[in-house]
Amino acid sequence: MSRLIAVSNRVQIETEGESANRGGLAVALAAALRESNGIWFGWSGEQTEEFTGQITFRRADGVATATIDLEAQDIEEYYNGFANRTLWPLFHYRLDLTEIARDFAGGYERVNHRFADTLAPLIEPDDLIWVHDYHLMPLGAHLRTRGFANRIGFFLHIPWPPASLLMSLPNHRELVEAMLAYDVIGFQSDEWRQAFLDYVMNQFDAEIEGECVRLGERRTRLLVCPIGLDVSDFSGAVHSLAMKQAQTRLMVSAAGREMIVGVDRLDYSKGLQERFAAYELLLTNRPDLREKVFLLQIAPPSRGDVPSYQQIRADLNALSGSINGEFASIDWTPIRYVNQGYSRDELFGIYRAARVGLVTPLRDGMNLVAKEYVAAQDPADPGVLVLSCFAGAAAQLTQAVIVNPHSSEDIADGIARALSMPLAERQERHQAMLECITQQDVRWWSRTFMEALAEDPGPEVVPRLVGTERAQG
Ligand code: ADQ
Repeated sequence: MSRLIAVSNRVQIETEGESANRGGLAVALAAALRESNGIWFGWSGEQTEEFTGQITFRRADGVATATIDLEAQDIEEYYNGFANRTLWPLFHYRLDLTEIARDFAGGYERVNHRFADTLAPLIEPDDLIWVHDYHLMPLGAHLRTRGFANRIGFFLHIPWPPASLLMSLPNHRELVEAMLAYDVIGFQSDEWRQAFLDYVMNQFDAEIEGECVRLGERRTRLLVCPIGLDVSDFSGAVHSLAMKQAQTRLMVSAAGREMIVGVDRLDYSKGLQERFAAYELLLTNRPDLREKVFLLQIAPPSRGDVPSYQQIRADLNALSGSINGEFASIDWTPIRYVNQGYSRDELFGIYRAARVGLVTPLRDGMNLVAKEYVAAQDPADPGVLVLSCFAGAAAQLTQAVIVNPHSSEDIADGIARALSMPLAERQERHQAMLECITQQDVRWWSRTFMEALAEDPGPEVVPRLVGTERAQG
């Protein structure tokens, strides 16, 4: 079996005692690598005075890691800049928050070359290379120009935007042409795959061959491969003390009230302002629910160096304060708004104590919280998932109460419906969703992608050199 080299922007292994405040990618990838005895290569998250390309090798949580440090200008231009201020908002349909700057684009190219240069000596001829996410879209092409003919795949964890939005990027054609150096590109849902294909067919003289798109001599397979949970992680948590304690603590503090829970990174794509407004509408229109329910919103801050993230934090502080000011009584707080991370087991207990799981992103590649909420429920008395129609997860979790996250009325109706849903209907919906997430878990995800990546491409396909080699300064 070939060795896997996984590459992502950050390498984040859970170390003991650390609160598990990591993104969905980190959680899923660690599980996949443990299975394949591979190496995880990426940025350590540390800053260095001057980039040296020195690699630190470690083994943590059963996974071998190889990390590099980046210098301040790299972090500013590549990570805070092009990744988080240009691509992230644009790919989440937020053209209003998208910042176009040449420094950002230059930093992105520079760091992608630095990744390619540092990774190159680690690659052996039979290795499968799996690159992750929007930070590293051109990396495959940079490895090809350095002569690597390995099978190289890419998985996009976030949505792919419609062509009309993508074209506001000055270098959109170069970026997408570089992506066609990959042998396989994986998407979370068919909607994002189709949007990518539309762009390619529109902009290039490309042909469709089955699941592949061919440009000249390069053939790239476009695969729909939704990411899943490490379900065994969750079934183990059912028996943990931390889970039971978190669940009991919440049940006691709820004092018989029904809990609605939201768990999200503090990010404008997650629709948190709209969610708070919908909850306010529910309390306004349904006085009978006051004092009977409360919303627990857990939202650890992320990307605090980016101004739009500072803004959303201020907005949510104000909104939760004003809703509590308007509706609270001496012994009832309508919104408990918490800005901290929790361990997986605690999170499991929190999900399990909640009658309603509220997951209403405006756009989301997948959204693992939706799946985690389902996995954590007691099948005998499950809570109800209220899910945005614009999360990738909605294509799989069709038995959720699906809502339009832009409409306060729709979300409020969805919560009310979930709160009054009879037990038999809750059980039926939960069982169907649990089956789906158990079958298509994180192992299914990595196996499906890796099988596609390992497939013999056929004799007619030879690697094409894309882009030009660049001097490193
Ligand atoms: P994210 O945008 O980070 O991931 P998501 O899929 O919801 O979004 O994953 C968040 C993860 O962080 C979940 O596993 C959740 O449990 C964890 N988390 C959130 N708040 C936490 C807290 N307070 N304490 C501890 N853990 C917390 C990106 C894409 C998604 C895609 C994933 C994986 O934006 O659409 O699902 O990658 O592909």
